Amino acid sequence: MSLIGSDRIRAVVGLGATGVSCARFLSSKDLDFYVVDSRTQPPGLEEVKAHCPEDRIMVGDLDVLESLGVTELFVSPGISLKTPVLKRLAEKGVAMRGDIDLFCDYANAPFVAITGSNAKSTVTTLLAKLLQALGKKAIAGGNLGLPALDLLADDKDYYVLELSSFQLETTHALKADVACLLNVSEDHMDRYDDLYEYQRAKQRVYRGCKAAVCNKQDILTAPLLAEGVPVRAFTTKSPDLKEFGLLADGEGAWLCRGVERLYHTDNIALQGSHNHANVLACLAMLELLKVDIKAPQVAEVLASFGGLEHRCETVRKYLGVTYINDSKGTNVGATLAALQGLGSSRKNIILIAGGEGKGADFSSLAKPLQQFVRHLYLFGKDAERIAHIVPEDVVFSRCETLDEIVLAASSMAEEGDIVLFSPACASLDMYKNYEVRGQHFVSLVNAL
Ligand code: UMA
Ligand code: ADP
Repeated sequence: MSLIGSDRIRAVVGLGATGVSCARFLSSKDLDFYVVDSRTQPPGLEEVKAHCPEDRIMVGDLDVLESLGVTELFVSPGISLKTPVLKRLAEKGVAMRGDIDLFCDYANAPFVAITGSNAKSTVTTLLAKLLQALGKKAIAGGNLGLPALDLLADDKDYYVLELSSFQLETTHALKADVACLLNVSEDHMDRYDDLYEYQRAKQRVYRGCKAAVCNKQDILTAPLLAEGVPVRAFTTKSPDLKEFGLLADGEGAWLCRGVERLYHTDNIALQGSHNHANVLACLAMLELLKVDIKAPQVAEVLASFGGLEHRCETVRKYLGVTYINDSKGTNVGATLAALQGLGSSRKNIILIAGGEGKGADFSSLAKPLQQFVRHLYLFGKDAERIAHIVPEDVVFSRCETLDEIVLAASSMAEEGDIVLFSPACASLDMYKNYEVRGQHFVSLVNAL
């Protein structure tokens, strides 16, 4: 274990869930630090007072960091390293670290690091459930919700970490036992100059890893690793030897390792080919952890885990119409996956989209809109930007509220239709978070 030297002058930057977890952890190790947040009333202000003397807590402006003589910062993921004061300090040699870097200093059990533009939470949760079913003491967290430092405990067999590109930017020596990059498609373009800057952040998940899992159908996930580091790829097509993929035969489709049939898709609760890819990624990681992927406990979890709330979740079937809540579809890639997974030549999808687009380019939605969508309802801050890419032959309406949309969609929908709420945008223009937005949709649907 490498302990942090006492000669360092540290500051925790940001007082959300991550900042508070850093403060709690550093104080538990008797290490001194400042706390700084740009807001005058940050969320964790009261809680942090239990871990840090009040004269070391500074709120209202990050520029104060320049007067503290800091040498090492623990920067929260919500703060960009391009923030002028952070750039100036980095140029002077101040270390820009994050909670995950600190976690790596102290973790005393193997850990898996999972990132990607989409499917992180689903895969992280499923992998932890699989390990737990196999009798391992596994705990999941990170971007999933519970900050990584709050997971640390002496009795764990495995940590399963969901990591965002923001967390990876401030992580220098991850050295995961297994690192997985699930997919890369545009997200957070309000924080990155282009897709490649974002991809570079995602690729940091592979730094120093002992084994890796990547997506054969997404070249942006391909790892550059030292010779000898085992790599497993997954694909929704037929796999080569040592790959995980899908094979179809007269009996249907199978999840396979090479030519070996492992699980029939009828026995997998997660639906849709994007979710089959997610299960294959988990099987590949389990194999690299040297766990028996054909154990009956694995089969049981795969047959029962139907997915997380707000991810292509069926809310209700009403008057022959299926209502699906995909509020976690906060970027174009997720909405594409939902349309491709649920769409058919019947063009029976009524799609509801819009919100805070985070600078995304929506043009890749044009083709699936044409293929699968009968009517598109748009709302929220970036409704207009989506409207620009809608092909001429796709009918769409703009509305002010979700209430209005659900009523209109339900009167337009016919038996056999799907009303899909997959916004392709973040929720923050109108809601506290995607969960509140999803709950609003669910309550409107249940009130029909
Ligand atoms: N903020 C300021 N000033 C500050 C510090 C923060 O205005 O000085 C703002 C940020 O701009 C942001 C908000 O406060 O709008 C929260 O930022 P934060 O870094 O304090 O966030 P935490 O509460 O620590 O939560 C973070 C992750 N949030 C972000 O990356 C924005 C959570 O992921 C994660 O669950 C948590 O750490 C524990 O690891 C959420 C998320 O939206 C779910 N992640 C993004 C995503 O999944 O797309 C990356
Ligand atoms: P993340 O934590 O990366 O946001 P989630 O598991 O919460 O991932 O899912 C986010 C969105 O991505 C949901 O809309 C979900 O339906 C969609 N999704 C799930 N699996 C995939 C996949 N393999 N490819 C693309 N989108 C996916």
